[in-house]
Amino acid sequence: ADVKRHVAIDLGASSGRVALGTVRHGRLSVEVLHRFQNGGVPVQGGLYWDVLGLWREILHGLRLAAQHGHIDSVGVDSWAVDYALLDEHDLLMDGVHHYRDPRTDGVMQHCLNVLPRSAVYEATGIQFLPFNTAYQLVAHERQAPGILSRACQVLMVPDLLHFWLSGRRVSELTNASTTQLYDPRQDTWSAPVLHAFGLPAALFPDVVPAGTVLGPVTPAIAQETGLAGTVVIAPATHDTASAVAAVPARGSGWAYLSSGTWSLVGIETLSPVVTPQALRHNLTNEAGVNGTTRLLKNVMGLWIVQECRRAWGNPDFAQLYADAEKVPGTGPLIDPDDPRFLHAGLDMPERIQAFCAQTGQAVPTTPAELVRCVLDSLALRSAEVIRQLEEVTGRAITVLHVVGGGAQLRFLNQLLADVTGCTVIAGPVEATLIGNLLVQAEASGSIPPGSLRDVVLASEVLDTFEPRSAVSPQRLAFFAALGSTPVPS
Ligand code: LFR
Repeated sequence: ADVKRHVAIDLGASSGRVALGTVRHGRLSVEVLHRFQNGGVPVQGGLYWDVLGLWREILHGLRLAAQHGHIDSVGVDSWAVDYALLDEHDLLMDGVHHYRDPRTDGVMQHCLNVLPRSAVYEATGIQFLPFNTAYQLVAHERQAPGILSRACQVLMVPDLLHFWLSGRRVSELTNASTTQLYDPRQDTWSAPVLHAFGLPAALFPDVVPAGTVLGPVTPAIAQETGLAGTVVIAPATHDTASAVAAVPARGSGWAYLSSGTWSLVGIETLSPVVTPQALRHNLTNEAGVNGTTRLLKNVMGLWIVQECRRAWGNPDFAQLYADAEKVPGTGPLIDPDDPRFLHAGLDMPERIQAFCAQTGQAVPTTPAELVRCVLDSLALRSAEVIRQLEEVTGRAITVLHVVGGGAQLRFLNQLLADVTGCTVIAGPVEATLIGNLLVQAEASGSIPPGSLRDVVLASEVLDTFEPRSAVSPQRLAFFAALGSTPVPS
């Protein structure tokens, strides 16, 4: 009778889910109640999220949850960096722009002419990505001059949804850290960075840690969904932070790859690593749960395959990957982090082909060859990032935990073991949901403090992949040079 029920709402760039979690005898069981699609909506040259459509799906999922009996708590996580602007009446002032909206083109460089890279890094410890909230807000003001002075609040996507659920406006730390406007060492929004970029400090809500109880769902939500007496608890609202919280690791010497639309490759540290070497490798220090730091790097990820698939009329993913596995692993490679692969577009296959042609390689033509090229390149870049993490921290990494949807790709797991020389441990696939649920469980006293990883280990079946065939030094060197070769665009 005293078993608690928690509901996680997990929004990824390509899909969302609402799931019910219960902990019994130190084990978590997860039931996904509702799954739905997500993606960018192109409007007038910009790119938006269908945030109201997502909200409708969330309400539907909550209604399903309410049918399972009393729900103790609910919390939302999503991708990072994107936000809504609210006016003085708490109304949305614009749609929620997608981080791939080309409005940010050139803006980061402009900002870094005002405050140098080293100063921004010193203050925030965050990697330079053109779509960080900092540059999006500057782009927003350029596009709609005066909008930031009319706005009263910036809310990150999960914070917006928590506001709609509970009526409380806060900024949860793990996601706040991704804005590149937060100073993790001073524990506050960075006044110097806000000032230099012309962003009003008053827009930014108080920051609260993951696991903060925000309060009961509003009467309107209770009525709309049938939830009664449910509290809203902010989990690690950045999806990657939830995923990392659920990495089933023990001991030391491990890294993680949160594999989905992005490949997030990193380790956990006790404090931010803000050094010249970390800056040189453009490593990020995002906030994790319970005071930890996620030292990691964004690698472009399966986005490139997703966008190719869209261009090919959405053929079956499993078939695409099965065909790619049969292509020899000696073919062309790309620098997956080349900016040309960032934006949405049905010409993704042509962009890959152009990259290969311009770097003097064979041009992949079939979907299988193109997917193989992307997977080989992602694995090689992940291995490079692991070497950088070792260099920056002096740690030796021998185990790589692959979590998230990409952990289902057994072939990619084997490739990762081969190129990194690490033992790859795959799973859980639903790490983000699990991390979201367990932070709520911890905050509600359903599990002992600090026991998240023990619960995951007790609850999940994992797969192991050992390195088999090493990649030739020539291929490694060729790949390493691709990233630094200026490629005509
Ligand atoms: C993964 C993720 C990454 C973030 C990117 C953009 O879903 O949250 O961590 O860099 O999306 O928000």
